[in-house]
Amino acid sequence: MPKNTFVNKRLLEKAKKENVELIFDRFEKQQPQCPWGLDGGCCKNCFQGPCRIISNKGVVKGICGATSDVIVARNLLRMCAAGASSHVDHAREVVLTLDAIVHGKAPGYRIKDKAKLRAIAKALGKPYKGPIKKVAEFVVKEALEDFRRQHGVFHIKGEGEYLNWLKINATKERQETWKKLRILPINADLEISRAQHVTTIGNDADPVSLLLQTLKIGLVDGYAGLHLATNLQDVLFGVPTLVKSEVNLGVMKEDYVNIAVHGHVPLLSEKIVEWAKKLEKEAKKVGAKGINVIGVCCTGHEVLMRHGIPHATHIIESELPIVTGALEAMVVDTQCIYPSLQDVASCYHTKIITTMIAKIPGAVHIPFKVENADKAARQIVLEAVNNFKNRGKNILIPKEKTELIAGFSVETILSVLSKLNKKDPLKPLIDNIINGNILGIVAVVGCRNVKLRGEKFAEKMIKILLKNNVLVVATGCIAHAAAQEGLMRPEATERFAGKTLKAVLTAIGKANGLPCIPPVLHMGSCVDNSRIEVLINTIANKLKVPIPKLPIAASAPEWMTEKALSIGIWALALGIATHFNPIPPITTSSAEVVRKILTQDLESITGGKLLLGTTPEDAAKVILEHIKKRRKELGLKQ
Ligand code: BF8
Ligand code: SF4
Repeated sequence: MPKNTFVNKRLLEKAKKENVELIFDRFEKQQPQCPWGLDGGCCKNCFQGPCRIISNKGVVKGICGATSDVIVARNLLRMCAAGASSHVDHAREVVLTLDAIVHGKAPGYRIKDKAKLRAIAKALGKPYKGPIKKVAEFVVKEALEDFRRQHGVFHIKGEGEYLNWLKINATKERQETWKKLRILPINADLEISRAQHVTTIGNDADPVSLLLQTLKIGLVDGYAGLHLATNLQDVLFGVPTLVKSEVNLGVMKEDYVNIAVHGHVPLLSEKIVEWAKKLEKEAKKVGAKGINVIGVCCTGHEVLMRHGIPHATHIIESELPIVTGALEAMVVDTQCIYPSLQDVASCYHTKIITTMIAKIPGAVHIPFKVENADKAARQIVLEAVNNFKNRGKNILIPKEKTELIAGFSVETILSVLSKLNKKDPLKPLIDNIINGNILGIVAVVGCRNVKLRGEKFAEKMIKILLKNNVLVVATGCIAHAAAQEGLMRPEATERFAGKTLKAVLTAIGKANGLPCIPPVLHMGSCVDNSRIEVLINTIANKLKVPIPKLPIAASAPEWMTEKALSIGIWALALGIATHFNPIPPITTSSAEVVRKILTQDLESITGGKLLLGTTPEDAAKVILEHIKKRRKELGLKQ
């Protein structure tokens, strides 16, 4: 098994010498991991249990009679509901911020992209030309409906509604498919709450019904979570455009006050970036050359995409900026924040500053509300500045860093393409897909998982796809991994792209004053997976081919969070063949119904299917086979 090939060896040695326990150490202490947890054959939904499935001894039901398929399907639904709840709560924060702006209660924020807000209002059915606050008020009202509508489309025949953000974002064809399947969500909170209800003891015991509800939760995540968050974040902070920046721990600066922003909600990280600039002078007063903000995880991607803030690490390495000894503060908001950060920080001078729901004993908590955003952000940055003097002597900032180009929102992709065809920007992309210069498009998304022991699964898989002329788009921690590997530099096209893909990316690059476009496009944070759907919908509408028939696929090659699972389920509902590694917890041997539906039958239901491949080579193989199959069905050149 490879050992953390992407992790800086010198920092690992430093941590060891300084007796600092890291994720890699804790992972080994957990071995062997519980087989029932791994294969999904465990239920603890009531306290008659926990119940385990032990098929080889004929134990294929829990005490209440729940079969292995029911147990596995219920677990899957609960995981997805938890994942969707994270994105939905994130989106809610952004909606409430827009609401606070309307009511004059968020002085630190403004509506930056008025045109985007008007476009959303228009899509929702009100093409307001009037004052922007009126437009915002309407958009907020419609967004909040997605949290409180009670009567769904199937409640009373012909009455009722479903998620507004689904209506304005999903293609008509998909909406019809989901309507037939009766999985259109009524409101996000209701569906998440119902998922909890139906999975309690003595409720839904039909694996097919449970899987359909899992797909519905995928839609909740996709629309009331991802799309809603991205849409309104763009309104508040602007649509990303091309930026050059750097990734990896070498982006830390020894003579500067280093502040890491970690988590997911740009409401906070945007303010930290702003106040870091405003308080430069304070940093100089304490002997630093200035303030260096660096990104960790998704909120890092948000400020990378919009401001070019360098991105230090993905989740697996999130403890390491502290180990350098040169991090004054790590400011965290919500999701994917290891509780261990405070344990590691207690060995150094770093302050972990919690601000929202992720609270950690021992950390400094500075409550962050949009009403007091400026005051809190100022206090947080000053806390870091004042901590500069407490640095120890033993500092090690790795030299490794890699350049990247980021900022590939769909708007930016279209603007880049418009340099080749102003009237019809999508045409060059479509033509090259049709003629086979671009074999297909694959979204490689999601987390890194310590279970892979640093195998660089994603990087290896992506390189095989590129060689086969597949264009790759990426988000989240995997986007960082790809960037760290140099796959988001124009040079990577020369080195890794197949001949025809290289020619296309060079032509687009040249038209834009670049040697070429990188072969892996950074599309943002995990909520920005919404941008990937917009891109796919644009292609599907242009080609007049429904999503399931397109030569595309998705992969979460190192997933680990419930959020990643629910996003993947959304992709399956969209009709996209989606690869997951590690294999989700559906492998308990007697859960055949669930496995068969997800890996086979789903193709005739939504058009999507779960692809499995536990080596980078196998993963690339199943993905390529799928894309070639779709090309053949469409009569496109192989
Ligand atoms: O939402 S990729 S480890 S940081 S869950 Fe978390 Fe996974 Fe990273 Fe962002 Ni997404
Ligand atoms: Fe066991 Fe059924 Fe209770 Fe689950 S709900 S723990 S299977 S008795």
